[in-house]
Amino acid sequence: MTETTQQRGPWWKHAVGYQIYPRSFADGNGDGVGDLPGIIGRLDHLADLGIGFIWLSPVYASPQRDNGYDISDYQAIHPEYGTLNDFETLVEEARARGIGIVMDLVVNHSSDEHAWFRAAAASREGPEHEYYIWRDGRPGGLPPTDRMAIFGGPAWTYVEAVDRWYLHTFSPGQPDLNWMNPGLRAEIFAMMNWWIERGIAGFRMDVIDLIGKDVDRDLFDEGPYIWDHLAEMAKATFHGRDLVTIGESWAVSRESIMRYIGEDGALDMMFHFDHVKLGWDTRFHKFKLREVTPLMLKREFIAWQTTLREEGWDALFLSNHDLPRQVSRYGDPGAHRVTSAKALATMLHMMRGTPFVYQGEEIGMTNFRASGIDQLRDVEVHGQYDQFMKAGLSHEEFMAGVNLNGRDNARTPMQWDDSEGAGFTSADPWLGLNPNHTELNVAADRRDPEGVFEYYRKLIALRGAHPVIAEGGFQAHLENHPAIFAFTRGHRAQRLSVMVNLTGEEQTFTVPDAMAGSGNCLISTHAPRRGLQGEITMAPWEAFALLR
Ligand code: TEU
Ligand code: CA
Repeated sequence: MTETTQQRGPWWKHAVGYQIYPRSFADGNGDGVGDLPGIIGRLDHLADLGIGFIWLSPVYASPQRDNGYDISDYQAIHPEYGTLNDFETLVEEARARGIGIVMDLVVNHSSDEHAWFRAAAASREGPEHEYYIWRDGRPGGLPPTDRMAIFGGPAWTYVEAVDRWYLHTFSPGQPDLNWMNPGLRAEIFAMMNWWIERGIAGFRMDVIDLIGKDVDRDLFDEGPYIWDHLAEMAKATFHGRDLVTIGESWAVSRESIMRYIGEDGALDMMFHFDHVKLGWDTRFHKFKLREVTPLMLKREFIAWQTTLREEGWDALFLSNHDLPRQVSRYGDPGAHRVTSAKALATMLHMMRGTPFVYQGEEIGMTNFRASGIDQLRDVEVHGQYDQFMKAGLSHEEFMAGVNLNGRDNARTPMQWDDSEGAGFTSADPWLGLNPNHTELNVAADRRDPEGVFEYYRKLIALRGAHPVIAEGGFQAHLENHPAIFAFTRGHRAQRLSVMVNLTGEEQTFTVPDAMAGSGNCLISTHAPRRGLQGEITMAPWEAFALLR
């Protein structure tokens, strides 16, 4: 969207993405729920930031049991969010600011309130029955298999009218679609083309590897049919069009990534989660965490950057609507909140790939502290609570896990100003505001020339100004250093040296030869450095990038 004549390759290699979680971004009509007019009213904030496209979390018609990741009509806008007309205005107004709209494609499952599912659950006879995955139960009223749903309970629910069980990988309100059915595939592709005709810039594809599953062989993650389904989808829809496609997969690995995004792959980049899953427990996974050291984190990034340094392309992120706030998870939400937010941003935006900013990250928003699950709305938390209690986790442990790693941390409303509704709403917000909005908000941060927003704005502008940031390779240095993440990016005669102190302690170390020399400091959290030589000391959470 920001193409100039000097830039090489597709526009999305030079753009930064910004994720909007519509329910929590901006409420235009004062009912406590974010909406499309609210987003339109805040587009200038995003244009100032310099982003190239918005990834819009689902805005389709939905009973909202998983905040829109449960779709009841793929070709309608959720009434609380506005109308198709509002959507078209959003596309136009965004385009006028050089910003594209990337839609969230949620096609592993629909809502149980989708007309297809209503028909499918009413009778075995109609074509819609085959759009979902039905199996007979086992004797004794048992479900077809012992598989558990990601949001708690069995992954199968019985429907009397058809005397069969349907599969739902997530909640019972999210029945899995049957991708083995050609009729279903044709419906999905037609729907995608309908959105493409509305001028969108691409798709973010929710849990896309799951559409390749083979249920009877119990192959779910990155199932055997994924490659055929993606190839067919590309051909029928986005292939040959100037769109960006970003897959989301909790299963993609460094071994499999090129099958999605390589020469014969269908997609442009993948959200992958090795760095996110670091420290997760095998039994209570995200709600019981082991410590993640800076060394663990940087090793994961180095491994992926090295895999993708020549042919591949990375989707770079630390935060999204399913994850805790990055300053709380990897930085220091207390004394070093602002500096650690900048350090993490420097690390992310200077690596090779397309960086994504999650709403609120650009002002360093932090986690929310809940005392009980009644303050939370997430289907995952409510679905898993009883199960985890039964399995032996205490209430206190569960709440500690949720406050550290739960999804509502990132879903509290956007903090625009210090007013009662944080500038998000004039009503009661659908999910409680973080009380720190009185100090931590867009208005206050943007007034501060040393604020987080101004730093992000600079970082994003650098990508447009220096080809090495988008086009350069990647080489790690000081690989075993426990605190300093150091790497160089090289492009033609240009060399970019990036150093980030991922801790709240001062670090003294010797600059590796490959990074030594004088340079032009493009950005830094502290006083700009003119060169790197011999022994240096980096301040807590100091970060900088030097161009030679
Ligand atoms: O997330 C994929 C997903 O698997 C996560 O829900 C993840 O498993 C969970 O956070 C780990 O505890 C996508 C969407 O991003 C998420 O919001 C949806 O709830 C989910 O798919 C179902 O559509
Ligand atoms: Ca509203």
